[in-house]
Amino acid sequence: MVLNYLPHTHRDPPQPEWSIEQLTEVFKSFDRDKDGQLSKAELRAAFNYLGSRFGYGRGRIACYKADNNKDGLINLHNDELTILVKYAYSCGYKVV
Ligand SMILES: [Ca+2]
Ligand SMILES: [Ca+2]
Repeated sequence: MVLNYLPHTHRDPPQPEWSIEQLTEVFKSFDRDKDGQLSKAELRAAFNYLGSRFGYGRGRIACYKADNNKDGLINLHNDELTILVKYAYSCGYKVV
């Protein structure tokens, strides 16, 4: 037997957020000089693109959290990118 009701969240879907996969692609695309790493400026541009009003601060915090080897750059080929994406995801940016 099928119950004929929808949970009310079903009728009122939340605004879509960037998925982990989308965020990964966004950050990779902001490696403007293609050196395989995100500088603070590249990071800041990426956060601005995601809709952050605090791109500068977000970039700094993300770099602080994700920059495991403390070289001031986020490596796109190891855990640093994973941590960065998780941080951005936790900010809950909406796709506009
Ligand atoms: Ca770069
Ligand atoms: Ca690093």
